[in-house]
Amino acid sequence: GNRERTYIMIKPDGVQRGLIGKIIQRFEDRGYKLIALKMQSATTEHLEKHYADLKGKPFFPGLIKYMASGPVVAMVWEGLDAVKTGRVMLGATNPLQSPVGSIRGDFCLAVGRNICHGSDSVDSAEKEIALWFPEGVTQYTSALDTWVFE
Ligand code: DAT
Ligand code: MG
Repeated sequence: GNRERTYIMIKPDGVQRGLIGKIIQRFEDRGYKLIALKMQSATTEHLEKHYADLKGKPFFPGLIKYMASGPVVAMVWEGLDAVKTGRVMLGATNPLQSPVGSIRGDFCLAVGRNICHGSDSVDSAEKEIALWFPEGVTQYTSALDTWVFE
């Protein structure tokens, strides 16, 4: 695996349900490094950019309304195979098809309330990181680095 960056977001239902700490814990426990973090109430315009690929889907208006219904936690995590493994840690889009042990498989049920987002490719990760963190991400050496990476 390559060292990659992925954009992970806790959606408004994840925030309201008190799952911020648990979700962050899983990425920390796995060995990923947190390089950007903020809580933000996103505007409709911003969310429509984030989900531009889904414009035209029947669920799009409901998705935007849900995502704008409260603050989200926006994060960038870095480490080996972060994009693909981040998606595995999240589970399937439909929580009912998510394995137990994944975030969605452990904490939610409905596709329209699936508590978290993760980039689906390195390319979309780059775009999403630029959209949510135009100010850039942090740069630091983790004290764990040589114990987590060869
Ligand atoms: P993912 O979030 O797993 O990347 P996606 O990008 O295809 O999935 O869709 C974005 C979000 O839109 C998804 O997390 C939940 C919502 N969504 C997707 N398909 C849906 C559907 N069939 N009905 C309702 N909401 C849906
Ligand atoms: Mg997606």
